[in-house]
Amino acid sequence: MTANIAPLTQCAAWKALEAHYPKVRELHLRQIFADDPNRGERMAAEAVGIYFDYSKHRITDETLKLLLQLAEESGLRAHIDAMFRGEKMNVTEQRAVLHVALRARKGQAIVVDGEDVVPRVHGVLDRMADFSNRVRGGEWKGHTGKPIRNVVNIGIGGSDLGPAMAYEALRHYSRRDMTFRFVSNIDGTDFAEATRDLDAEETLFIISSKTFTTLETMTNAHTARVWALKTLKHQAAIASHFVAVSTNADEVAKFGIDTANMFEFWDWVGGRYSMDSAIGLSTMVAIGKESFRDMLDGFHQMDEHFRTAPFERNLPVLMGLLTLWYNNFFGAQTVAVLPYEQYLNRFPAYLQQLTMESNGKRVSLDGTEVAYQTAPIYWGEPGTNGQHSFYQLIHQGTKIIPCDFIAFAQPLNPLGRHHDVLLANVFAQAEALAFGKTSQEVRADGMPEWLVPHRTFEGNRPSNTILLERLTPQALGKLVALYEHSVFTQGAIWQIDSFDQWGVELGKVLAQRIIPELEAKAEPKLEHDSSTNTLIRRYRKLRQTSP
Ligand code: G6Q
Repeated sequence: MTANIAPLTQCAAWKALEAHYPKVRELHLRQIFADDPNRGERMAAEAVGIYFDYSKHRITDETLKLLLQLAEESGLRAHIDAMFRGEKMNVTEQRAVLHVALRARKGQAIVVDGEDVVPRVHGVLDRMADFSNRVRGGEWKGHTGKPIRNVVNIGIGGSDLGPAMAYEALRHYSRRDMTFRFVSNIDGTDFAEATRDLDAEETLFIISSKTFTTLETMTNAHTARVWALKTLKHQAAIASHFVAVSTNADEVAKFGIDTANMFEFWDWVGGRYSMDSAIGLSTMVAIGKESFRDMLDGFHQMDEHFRTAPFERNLPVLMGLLTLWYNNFFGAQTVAVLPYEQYLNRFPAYLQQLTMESNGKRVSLDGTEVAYQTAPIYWGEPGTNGQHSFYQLIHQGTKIIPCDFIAFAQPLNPLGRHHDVLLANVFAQAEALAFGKTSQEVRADGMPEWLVPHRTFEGNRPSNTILLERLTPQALGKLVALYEHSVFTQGAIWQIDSFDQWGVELGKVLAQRIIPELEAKAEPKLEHDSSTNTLIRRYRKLRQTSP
């Protein structure tokens, strides 16, 4: 893909941005806004129901022009087209990257290795819909004839974060007479707490694992089987209390789940891009097939926008470029994601995987070490909670932290003044970060001189404000796809593989050597470094003294 593209730092636009940066660094948003009274309207883009205000960024028209030029010179357009065509963009695993096919409409054709995958996608969606209807309607019965009231998704990483986030985000639309839990951690506490008040006769486990070999998931799945059989007694009960979501039918069958109760997805769906594949089965059971389809439609609308809109009006492209601007020129290390929406409380955690697992890479596609920073660290909490903790650092600390403020105009739980106050806070925070409070203003408030520096806010702290009408399944789809494609934009420009995850693979094998050393009856011969050896010995000793 990048064969004809010069190394990033050799691009004319990159060099121009390097020359341009020192001038912009000296500008203050106060002045920039004063010089252009229409900036707030001008530097905003709207698409598929998302209003994206990027005016409070430390950029000029020239900056934007150069960033857009960088996108062009980096071959972003060709990258986008290649992804949608089903090319093997995941170079190190030789896989297509086709989460966009998961939300393609019926009749659209996307071909991978000579096969149109869209009919298969819809085939699985139909099976999921049928299954969800039966569970929700009480037709799918547990082994003792009781309807299912509890659904526990067991998975980790991409097989957990999406469903867990989506369930929280769309809880308003979910079946309130059912309980949904998500078990991911191998720490037994996760399983124990998730199941302690559940009746096995009414509980369905969805074992979600692309490979069906992941240690955490398989350990939790085996524990779930033991837990269920303790009450249900008969092996035959597995068929009505366990279903699987996987690409690996052999392992599913080995575990004892009938492959008729397996929902398939494909190797061209990356784990962190899989929430709208069969991995979303728990989401569909929670919100129903229509709402799930609405969510997919939201994703699709953003996909089409990303694929077709000119870059200067393309939301994911703009968002990706602005992130890159701070990351690569201002030296910003992090991005704060601040949803002013309680239902999005898991959204920052979800985005951490999406952004950091995708773009946390240090070599470019050709294997050479990159000469620039790649993915920033994403973090955040829902507003207004964050305001009473870490916002202090964003306002007055020594670091530059671009923020994504996310807000919805209509509340899902209208309660008195709550929503106006919530929205007043999000607008006020973005305003305060951008414009600060000068020492003159502080003095004018009558502050004593010694307090003036402490009460002064430098401002000039950049943010996006992302405003939507209402948090619906469709809106969630649009929002997630916005970030997915922003990540894609950045990865394409950084010339990295945004779709592999060798660091995760490493984690999957590392513990394997130590497990037998912890479990051995006799003192094992340890051949790690002296620190690891000592920790293992100490753990073995301490464990014996536990009550
Ligand atoms: C995602 C990663 C990773 C993966 C988990 C679970 O992109 O590959 O987070 O989703 O390691 O893997 P399985 O679904 O195979 O259990």
